[in-house]
Amino acid sequence: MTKITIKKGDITKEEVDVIVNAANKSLLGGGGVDGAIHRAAGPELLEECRTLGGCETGEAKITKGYRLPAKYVIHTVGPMYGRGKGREAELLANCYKNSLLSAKKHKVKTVAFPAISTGVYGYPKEEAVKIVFKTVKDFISKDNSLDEIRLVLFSDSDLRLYNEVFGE
Ligand code: AR6
Repeated sequence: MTKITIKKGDITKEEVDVIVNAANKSLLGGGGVDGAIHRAAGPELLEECRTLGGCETGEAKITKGYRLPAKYVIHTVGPMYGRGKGREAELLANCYKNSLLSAKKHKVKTVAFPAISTGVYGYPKEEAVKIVFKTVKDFISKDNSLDEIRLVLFSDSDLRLYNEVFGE
């Protein structure tokens, strides 16, 4: 059975097989968690990202983790809230689903996620966490290849919200 862990922290410090990055379509870096991941991984990460040709919203692409404790980074692109033609929920669910499928394909055991789209991309946190809950639960009900899915929140209020929705 896959364990779900909810914690507060800086995802760049997580000792897991894969961390997920909330990237943009260029995959060439940015602010927020994306900037933090690139800074912690070092310039080789950007070099590898340049070879990927970008990424569509809801899709996911994998790279090595370089100087991160994590062996890999899965880069996914969340929807910009209000710019998804009403498909935001589906696109955000796709980010989690496709990242989990990529993790499974690479035979890893532990994956950490940030709260995709809830920063610069403006996705309301209360709506986003419900999508995370449903998508992650659906995945682990059908697939037990992962040992742990870790949801890493950056603030006390986000941590509280996740704990409420997932049940403590
Ligand atoms: N560890 C964990 N979570 C973090 C960290 C960290 N080190 N830093 C920020 N967060 P955002 P988005 C949280 O804006 O909304 C970038 O410029 C943050 O508090 O990073 O998907 C990309 O290049 C928030 O809860 O991502 C794109 O252009 C969450 O991570 C754009 O931002 C996501 O916030 C993507 O926007």
